[in-house]
Amino acid sequence: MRLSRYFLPVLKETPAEAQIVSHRYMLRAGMIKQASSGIYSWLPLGFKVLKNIENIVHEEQARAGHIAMLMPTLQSADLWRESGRYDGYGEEMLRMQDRHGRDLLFSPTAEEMFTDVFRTYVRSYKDLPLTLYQVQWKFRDEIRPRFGVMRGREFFMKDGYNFDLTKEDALHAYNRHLVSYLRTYERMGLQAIPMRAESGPIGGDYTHEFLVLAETGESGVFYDSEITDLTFGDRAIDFDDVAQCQAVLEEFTSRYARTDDTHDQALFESQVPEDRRREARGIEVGQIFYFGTKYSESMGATVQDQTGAQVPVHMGSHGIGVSRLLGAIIEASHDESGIIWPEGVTPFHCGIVNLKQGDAEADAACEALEASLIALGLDPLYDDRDERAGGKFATMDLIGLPWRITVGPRGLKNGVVELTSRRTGESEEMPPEQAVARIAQIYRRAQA
Ligand code: P5A
Repeated sequence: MRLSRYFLPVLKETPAEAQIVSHRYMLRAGMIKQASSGIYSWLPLGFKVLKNIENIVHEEQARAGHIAMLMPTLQSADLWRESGRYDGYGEEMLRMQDRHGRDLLFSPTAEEMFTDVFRTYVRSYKDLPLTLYQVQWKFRDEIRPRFGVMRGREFFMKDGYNFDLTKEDALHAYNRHLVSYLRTYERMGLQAIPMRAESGPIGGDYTHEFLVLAETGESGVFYDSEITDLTFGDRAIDFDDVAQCQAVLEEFTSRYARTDDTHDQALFESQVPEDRRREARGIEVGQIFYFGTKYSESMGATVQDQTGAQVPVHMGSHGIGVSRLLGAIIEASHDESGIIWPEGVTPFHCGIVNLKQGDAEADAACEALEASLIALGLDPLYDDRDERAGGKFATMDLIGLPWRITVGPRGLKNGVVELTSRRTGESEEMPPEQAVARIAQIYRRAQA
């Protein structure tokens, strides 16, 4: 993409309404525009990152054997009356009527809708286990929407629902989700720690939230510092292997880690030596639940078991805050000049900065670099505007592309360009072909 033809409405001023760094940078980098309180338009740069995050979620869901589909955002109140949540959900649910006076709502989550699809089509235990999911817009009329996409009213969520014959099978589905979420967040460059939490309006008493540690997080958290040494890495997992998934769950959840809703100070002190006790803040980027037969019983979602009896299925639901993740990633990865995207989610793989636009040799070298990167399947952003170098560097730093290739007449005389890491600020001179090869290699590694 040529920057001169792109739509990147970068702001020079720091917007006064933005209280935290991720919100400030998302506005300044032209990623989002507030449409109304807690509702955002996704401008091209923000949309690209949102899609990258969504793609990682889909890839990891597929790896775990879960099946994607799509539900409507507007749902009939009658379905929600069956589970009792139409009256129970409270003011966060946005309700409306159509021209015939029928009650509708904008889905804040979709347990009822998925349970309804399940009960319509599935009859036998032989069709289980089954996990269906979607990535879809949700609406919650939050009393205090704030921090941009962190606590929106309209937000993008991955929500998955498992249907199993027994509690034991459903707990395996729970563990499978925990394992696949660990991988998902790590691919986005995040450490998200599973912590014991409250279940709230979703229900059930078995749930973990995934928290990214950050001073600006809305949740208070208490944990054993040893937990921050754990990484999932690229270990091979067989998602059908019950013992293997259970072992990962135990590895990642046996140490004390709780949000303030479930924190127990006496237990904390008895389980964790004083020098390892941490009290901090975190951003909730996901939550998994096992709630048994809560929805299947009230909505009649049963299957025939091996003995021919009709039994309600055991269920859980599992969510990832896809749009919130942009904020969480920026909170975890930025400096005073702007965002630093992890390679896994970056909107462009690298920037190309032409120090002397209009100089025939520099222009040709930039165009050749751009073409070779594209030929390798990469997506560069070439700043071809007739601007001062300082301004171009400031834009690249703000929008946070992990790598920048700088091209100028002086370097070209010696046959070199400069490759700079956004994260370390370190630069290295090398021939253009070598810079292209290095970038290709970095992303091959990031995708492996
Ligand atoms: C699990 C999926 C559920 O709704 N039902 C379907 C379950 N869980 S949850 O914890 O309430 O939400 C899942 C994740 O969505 C994100 N989230 C939000 N993101 C932005 N703005 C909001 N107002 C908001 N509310 C929830 C969180 O990351 C949460 O973990």
